[in-house]
Amino acid sequence: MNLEQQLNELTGKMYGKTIAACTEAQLYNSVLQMTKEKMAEKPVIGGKKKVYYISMEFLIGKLLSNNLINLGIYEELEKVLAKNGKSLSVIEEAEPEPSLGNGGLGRLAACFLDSIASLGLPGDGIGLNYHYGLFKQVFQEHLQKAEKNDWIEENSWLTDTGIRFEVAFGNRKVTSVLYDIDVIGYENGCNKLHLFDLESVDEELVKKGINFDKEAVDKNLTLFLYPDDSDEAGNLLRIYQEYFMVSNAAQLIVRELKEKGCDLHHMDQYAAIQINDTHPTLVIPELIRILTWEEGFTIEDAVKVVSKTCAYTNHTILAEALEKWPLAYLEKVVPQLVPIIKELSARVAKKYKDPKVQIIDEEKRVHMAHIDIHYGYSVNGVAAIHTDILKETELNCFYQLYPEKFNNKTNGITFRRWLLSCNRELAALLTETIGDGYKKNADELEKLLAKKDDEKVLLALEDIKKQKKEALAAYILEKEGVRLDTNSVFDIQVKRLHEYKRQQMNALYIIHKYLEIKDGKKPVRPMTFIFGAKAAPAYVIAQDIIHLLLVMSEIINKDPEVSPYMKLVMVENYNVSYAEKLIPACDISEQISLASKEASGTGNMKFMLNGAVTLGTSDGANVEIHELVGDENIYIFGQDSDTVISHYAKADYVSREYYEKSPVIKRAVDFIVGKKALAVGKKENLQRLYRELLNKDWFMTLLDLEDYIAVKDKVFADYEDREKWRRMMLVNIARAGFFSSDRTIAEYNRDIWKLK
Ligand code: 26Q
Repeated sequence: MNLEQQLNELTGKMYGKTIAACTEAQLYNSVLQMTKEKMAEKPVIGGKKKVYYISMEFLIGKLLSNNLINLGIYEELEKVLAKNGKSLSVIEEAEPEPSLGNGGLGRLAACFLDSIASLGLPGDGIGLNYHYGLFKQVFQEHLQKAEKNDWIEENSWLTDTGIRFEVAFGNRKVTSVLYDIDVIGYENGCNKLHLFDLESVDEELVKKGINFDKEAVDKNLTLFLYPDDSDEAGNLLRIYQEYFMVSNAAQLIVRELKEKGCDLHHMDQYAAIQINDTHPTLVIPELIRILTWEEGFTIEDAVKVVSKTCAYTNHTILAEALEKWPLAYLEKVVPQLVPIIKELSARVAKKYKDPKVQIIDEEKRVHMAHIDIHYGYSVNGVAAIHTDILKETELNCFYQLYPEKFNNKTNGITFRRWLLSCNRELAALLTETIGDGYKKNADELEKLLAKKDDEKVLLALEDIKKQKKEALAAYILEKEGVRLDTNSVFDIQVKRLHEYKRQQMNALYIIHKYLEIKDGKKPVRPMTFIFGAKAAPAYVIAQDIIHLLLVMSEIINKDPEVSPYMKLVMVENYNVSYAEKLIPACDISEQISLASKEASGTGNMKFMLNGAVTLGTSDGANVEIHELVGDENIYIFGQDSDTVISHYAKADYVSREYYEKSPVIKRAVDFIVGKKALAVGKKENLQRLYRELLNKDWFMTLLDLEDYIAVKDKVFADYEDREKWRRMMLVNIARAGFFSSDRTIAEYNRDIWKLK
């Protein structure tokens, strides 16, 4: 049976209709079913040893397009549908986006699953099936409101495995349900994403917005993903979730190992467990508990084999994002682990006297990262500069003890989603120009460098950028009601909202430009500034920054004197699907974090791959982008990480001094609480943000603002040298091969997992 016959049979069975007679939603469901069946026919990737990637977040995005590409049937299906008067890209819109992650760490986990399978390595993800996941963002009165995100439909990629486990907490026992999502490699076999759910979960618990009874753990555990990706939660529910995840993970792993006939004393020869940030750390004491209580191990043997199996990835140096749980919380939620954690802590205390490396500190808080470092065999950072900072500063005392455990794995992104799927036009041009070898070997993108002076290729690149800007403009007009000029420069900053990422610095630049236009200084070409960001609901200053952006967009877009020259859009509910539309349309990629604070960033890589030019600080993977493209193909500004770290050490940064000595800075900052802003926005929010910038500015916005303005002005000026800009686009694309997550995963496998 050919594809058309198969699909017709399915639409007939499911809806009693032909392909042509189906609605888009019916067709989506039928295509979903057909794709699932085709994936189920693919061989499971086998091998003696398997990696288990445990993560609280898997920000997988919509799956249809990627699964079709990886199965190698995208084009064929597109044609079949077209023949029947249907459009695949319209059908793709019908898929709801799974809401299982906050940001970078979750999206990285998703890219990794794609690359593990695409390299033909055995490796499964393990996480939670949050019913409402991360909140849906809506804007009301220039403020962010959080709503539940009801993403699970009757037909979905989830398959109930029939597997159930018991999970015991201090005060109750619950039953889990295991759902699997197939992860298909690019022209390869299948792995799994295992998502655990709670049998007794109760969606009715959710009242208005995202409020629910926090105490009803046996009903709420898998309702929401904790929306905070920075601050310590201080929240028992988060520990309940973490333990629920790792208890299930440990049971699943032990079960699979036994099925393979593995003697658990040699567990490390059959399994590698990658701990994605500290959130799954309790898997270490949980495995030790299972081995000693249920498998008759001595504590010595259990500690030894678990330590040879578990490896830890650090994603942040922000102190407030490192999990430290009060022992009393653990006593309440998981009393069975407390004696083990105490034993692990005592062993460390006996060996090392330095208080900085203890697991349980003097205030009786348990440092999760310290468990991972002492009782795991690998500690990795996610970009070169980040790993250096871990070794030299943040985790230096641990590096002294275990230099051999530390290693760098610069992040990557899957080119299947971030090129082949989101920018089919660019992929086609690349194939035409350099052949399609780059699809399996990303380094082949370098072949494009030979076309650096080929006018035909350069103009084609520019033309694709224009097409993508037009497609984005149409989408933004429909969704946000703002009309964009596709001849303007598209400057985009999309990422979680956090002070260290400095969306507020970008806002101050925009205020500065607005004031210049009001003064009569018009830009030679209109500018379009686009933001997308969710803020943790409890993160007050982040809410205030969103407020400022929404207020500014109203002021700018409604001012007839200004709006022909600039537009500002903050898109609502930024997510993976939105990213797939925004990134290909971008000219200037904003990567402006305070140096030392962004561990890596991965959006920066996606923009580069799609031909945007980076305007950024020497932070995270920007440093490596800079090395790859050279000074002439990137715009770097601001103080470097050594300078920033020294400001913190000496506590000598005073934002008010920068405000007072620069009239430009003063004017822009004052605008936040000036008449115009207050006429549109809320006094409380705007004043709070103003005071924060002047009196604290912990992430040093004003430190880099003058340099930012100067360099950004230069970027806009350079954009007018179209020939130069096209070449910059080309070089950025050509040098992006290093950031394929296939390279990252090959390194994880070579240095840490050693699977095949
Ligand atoms: C911790 C405790 C309690 C509640 C929540 C959390 C929490 C949740 C999520 C802490 C951190 C996160 C997420 C962090 C994250 O996304 N980090 C990003 O990871 C990317 C992948 O490595 C990097 O590229 C980014 O630089 C980094 O910010």
